[in-house]
Amino acid sequence: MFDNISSRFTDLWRKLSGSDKITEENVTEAVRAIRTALLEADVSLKVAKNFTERVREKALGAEVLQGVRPGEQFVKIVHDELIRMMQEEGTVDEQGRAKMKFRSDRPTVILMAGLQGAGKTTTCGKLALYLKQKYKKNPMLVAADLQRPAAVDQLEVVGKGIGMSVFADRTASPPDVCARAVTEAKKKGHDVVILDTAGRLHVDDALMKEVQDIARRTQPDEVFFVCDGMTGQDAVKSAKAFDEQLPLTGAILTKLDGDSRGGAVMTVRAITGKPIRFIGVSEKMDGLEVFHADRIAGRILGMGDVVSLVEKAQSAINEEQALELEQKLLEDEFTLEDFLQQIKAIRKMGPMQDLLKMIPGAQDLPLDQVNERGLDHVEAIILSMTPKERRLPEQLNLSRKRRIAAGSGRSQDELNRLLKSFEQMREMVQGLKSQGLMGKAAAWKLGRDKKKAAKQQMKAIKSSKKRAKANVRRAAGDMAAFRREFNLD
Ligand SMILES: Nc1nc2c(ncn2[C@@H]2O[C@H](COP(=O)(O)OP(=O)(O)O)[C@@H](O)[C@H]2O)c(=O)[nH]1
Ligand SMILES: [Mg+2]
Repeated sequence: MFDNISSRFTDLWRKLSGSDKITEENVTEAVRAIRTALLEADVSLKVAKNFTERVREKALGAEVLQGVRPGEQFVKIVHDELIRMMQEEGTVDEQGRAKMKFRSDRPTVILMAGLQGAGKTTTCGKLALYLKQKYKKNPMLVAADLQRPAAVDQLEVVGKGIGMSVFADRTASPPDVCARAVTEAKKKGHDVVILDTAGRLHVDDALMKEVQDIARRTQPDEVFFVCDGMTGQDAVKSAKAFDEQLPLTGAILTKLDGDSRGGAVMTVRAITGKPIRFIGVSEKMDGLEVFHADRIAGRILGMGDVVSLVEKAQSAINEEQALELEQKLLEDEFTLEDFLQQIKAIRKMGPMQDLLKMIPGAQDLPLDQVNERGLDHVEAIILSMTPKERRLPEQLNLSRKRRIAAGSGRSQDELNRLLKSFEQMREMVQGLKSQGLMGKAAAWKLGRDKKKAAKQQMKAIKSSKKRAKANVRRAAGDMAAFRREFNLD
């Protein structure tokens, strides 16, 4: 997703992180690069201009922060502006669900509109499934696309696949079908009705009149403009046309799993004033996600989807462990013992390669070398080490290595490779730290929710105090063992 624009941005951050001051000159240069990146992503000239103008003002007006590099400060400014452009307050509830305007006096009516091939029929099914799973609703799908005979069949196949009722009448007019469907749904105990309307290749009067009729007859509670996220300005132009004729309440961008340039995602709200509510990320029925502007901004900037990763990690590792790990990474106390814990936790989370791709900087790792069987071997090797060896792997001598290799049933060569890649991983973390990315990631995560941030900070302080004490104790112990081993007493 957004490969092109994010690699543009990554290049830019790399360049900027070389300079050590924000000057009018490097701001001008950076802003120009951002504008090129946006235009390449098929953002309209007007939106790109407005965006870069705001970034320039903010960058020049920004106070130079101690210990923060210009590149980092720029990332933050661009990230915040991207969110500001795409985010609408109040579209997501506390549980992360898309907020919907449900009603109780009659079935909630959701109208899907958009051009042909945008993904309306598919998204009707996905949305029905989403509402059933997240809100325990009992939706009914309505085949209101009577342009092509196959369209009704397609919706019936979709409905069958997810076990949803489909209302169809091939002989009536679409507005009649829809109006009748609402009455029928109420009778049959459906609390949501999703109307799959017809699209055309281009916006035309007949099409608009038909959906307007449907809207007038059914008084929909939500009107979603469904559009293909792979298209840029074209999608936005049609969004504008639909918005002028229909009471849109939001947009759904599909096919973001493809090679999307990002133009539509960035501009739909700027042009129509209507927020993106969902995104489509696969052809399958579970391929619908609630739109989170902060996550998309992260993906556009190519900083890795840190938030998603943290959330995934949280279901495998608890929050405290995650925080501790982050601290350890930052403080350089990361040992093979932690590495082992991580491997175990990560394996609960899903395929390694998918996870690694979400970590900023990990794009440069030889991902194809990571395989699950290799992890078994790594686990075996680490398990054959004593706790002290796991803590201080650089002190392993030949006889210890021989013992560990024999104990784990792996070769010494493999053990050496593990030690080397562990060292590389530590170096990579160092690299991220010096680029300020780890800190930034942590800061963004904390900034998401002030209350949570305060709580986490308290916890971090407490646990770092505790750790400092433990470190002193451990160092004293190590020292004593060292003296004993070498008869220094
Ligand atoms: N990869 C991918 N394909 C999608 C997505 N949404 C829809 N499609 C595909 O896009 C094509 C057109 O979708 P359809 O629902 O028939 O569009 P409609 O003409 O607007 O009803 C179909 O082949 C769908 O499988 C998505 O989010 N990701
Ligand atoms: Mg269709």
